[in-house]
Amino acid sequence: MQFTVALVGQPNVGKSVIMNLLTGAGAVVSNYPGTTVEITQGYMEGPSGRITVIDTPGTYSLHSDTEEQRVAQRVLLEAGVDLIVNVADARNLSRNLYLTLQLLDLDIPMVLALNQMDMAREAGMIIDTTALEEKLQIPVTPMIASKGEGLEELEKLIWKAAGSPETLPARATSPMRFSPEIERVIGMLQGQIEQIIPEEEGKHRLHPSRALAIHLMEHDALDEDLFSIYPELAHLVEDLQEKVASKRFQCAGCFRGCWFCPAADDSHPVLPTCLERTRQAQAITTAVVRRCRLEGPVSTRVRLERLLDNPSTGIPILALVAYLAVRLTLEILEFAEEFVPVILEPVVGFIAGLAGSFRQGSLAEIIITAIPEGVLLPFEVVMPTMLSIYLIMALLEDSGLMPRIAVMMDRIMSFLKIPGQSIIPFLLGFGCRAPGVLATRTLPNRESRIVVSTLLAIPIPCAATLGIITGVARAFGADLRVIYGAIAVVFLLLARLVARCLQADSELVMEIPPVRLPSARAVAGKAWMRMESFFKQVLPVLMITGIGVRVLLNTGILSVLSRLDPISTGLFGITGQSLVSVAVTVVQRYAAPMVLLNLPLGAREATIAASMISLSLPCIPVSYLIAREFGWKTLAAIYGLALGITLSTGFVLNLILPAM
Ligand SMILES: Nc1nc2c(ncn2[C@@H]2O[C@H](COP(=O)(O)OP(=O)(O)OP(=O)(O)O)[C@@H](O)[C@H]2O)c(=O)[nH]1
Ligand SMILES: [Mg+2]
Repeated sequence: MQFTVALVGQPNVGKSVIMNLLTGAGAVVSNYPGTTVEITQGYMEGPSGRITVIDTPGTYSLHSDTEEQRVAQRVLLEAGVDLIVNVADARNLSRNLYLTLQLLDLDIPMVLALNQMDMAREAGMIIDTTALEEKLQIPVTPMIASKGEGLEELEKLIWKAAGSPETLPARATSPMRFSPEIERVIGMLQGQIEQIIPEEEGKHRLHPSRALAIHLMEHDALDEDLFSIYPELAHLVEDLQEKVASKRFQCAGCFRGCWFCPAADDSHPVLPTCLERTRQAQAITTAVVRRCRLEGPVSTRVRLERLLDNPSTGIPILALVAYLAVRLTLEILEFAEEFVPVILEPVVGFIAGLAGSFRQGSLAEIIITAIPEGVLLPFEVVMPTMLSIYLIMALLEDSGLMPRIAVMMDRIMSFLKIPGQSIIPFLLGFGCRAPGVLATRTLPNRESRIVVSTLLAIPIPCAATLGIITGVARAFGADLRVIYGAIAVVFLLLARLVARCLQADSELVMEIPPVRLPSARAVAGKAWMRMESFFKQVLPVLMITGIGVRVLLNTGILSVLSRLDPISTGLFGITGQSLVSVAVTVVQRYAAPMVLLNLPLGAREATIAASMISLSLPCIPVSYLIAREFGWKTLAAIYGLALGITLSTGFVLNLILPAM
């Protein structure tokens, strides 16, 4: 059976929770808008076959044009969707219905999953879902996805639609009708569209002429995609614009505000169709929602939200959260340092014992003596650091604190001329910088995306890097304050510089989600899921680098690099061999300090080299994403900047750092 279901809805409504319930796909769920930035695909298996389910990024409307929202919109245009499951947040019904009404215009059968019914109830809303079904003329299932309630009903609806698609009404029956004036214009455009695109040629979902007409009037984000499918539409628009401009076509009263009109504001048009849609969404909400007076004391959630959202209490609370986060990391590190060697003792002892059975100086002996260090360090320092960062991130993501931190940081961010929303990509970057770069898709424009991605690529250290830098500091007594100080200074300078060059927008537009008590299972599950990267990527890379470098050293190959010593020591105060570790960052930044760990270093040299590594070239995965999202030229510019920064950092530190 070939049947595709797309979960479409506004941000943070619970699409990914429903995706996971339906398919077990493991889509990331977090309590902030913009969690999903790419499409996740999964499958529902049943006796009558297999259904493909697509989870999409949240989109407020079909006009929204941040990159991640375009991703969602393109699914409807290109992916051959057979059924839309429109997930709506019952608590914000009116705003959610705006998108619902737009989706109803597409020629795709649809059901409405009215989610977060518990939150709506808590806010004193009673929703008459039968009345809503009648108004929208589509099936409506009330749900509390986080508890799995309503899932069975939704599954039944999906299987029924897959079995007999004709049972679901398609767009042609959309209840949305505009005022007579607008309908007249739509009718006129519809006539022209039908002439240039005959019905039988319809090859995609937006084909029905009415939907196309409305799209053309609203000039939304899908236009370019539409024009590439139907070049004739672009000519139609040009023709109309020309007629309006030369006054051959009367614009006042009907077209005013639509984008054919020279008076229209292209960037954020308030169009009559949009206004009417908003009003209709409000009218439907008023008709189906009854508000009852809440009895009893104010809930703990509401009290907590009030405290957090008031700056005089919110800032100290968030500062306390930050303090607790640092403490948690230190506690976990201390705990690991005490217990990991004890647990790994038998393994390490066994490997060390093996070395004795080989001839001294043989390759096997060299490799085996390198293994214990390669095993211990990742487990002792890198793993606990990564685990604590992932736990903290999961707690911030699921509780609703992350966007509140973004708001708190907005002042500082706007001083740096970067948007407050970028806090979320930055925080994600402390976990791994690759998802951080992807999360920039939620930013308002390409310029700010590039600024934030540059900062992610160069000064932001990922969890694994933080872990191994801590390891270097402990091994050689390097000064962590200097290393983090250098990172902070470069972050501030670079932010000012890039933001100024690109004139990025600094306005913060972000929806603040409700505070939720994170479930221990979800937090542990998410942290564990991310920890997989430690075992699958970090551990092997660290072990291979560690062992590889030791082998290169013991065989004397690396000593060739000591020819670089006069230059590297003169300029940066480090040996040629340490300088090589900086170049290794391009493979994986966290692999680079592993090179250092195998060299005989003093505290000063280790501090300088670790600082240079922390501010060096982005690793291959991050580079790939930057090239994919912004092109090779941007990547080349970032490489150039990174190279300049890492070398100047070494140079300046060598000048100012006293002997240690
Ligand atoms: N109280 C309550 N919380 C819910 C419900 N459904 C989802 N959530 C929570 O809502 C938050 C958002 O869920 P997601 O599934 O990530 O939302 P999304 O629609 O995929 O969000 P984006 O990917 O950002 O568009 C999470 O914290 C969920 O635990 C519900 O029915 N009731
Ligand atoms: Mg999601």
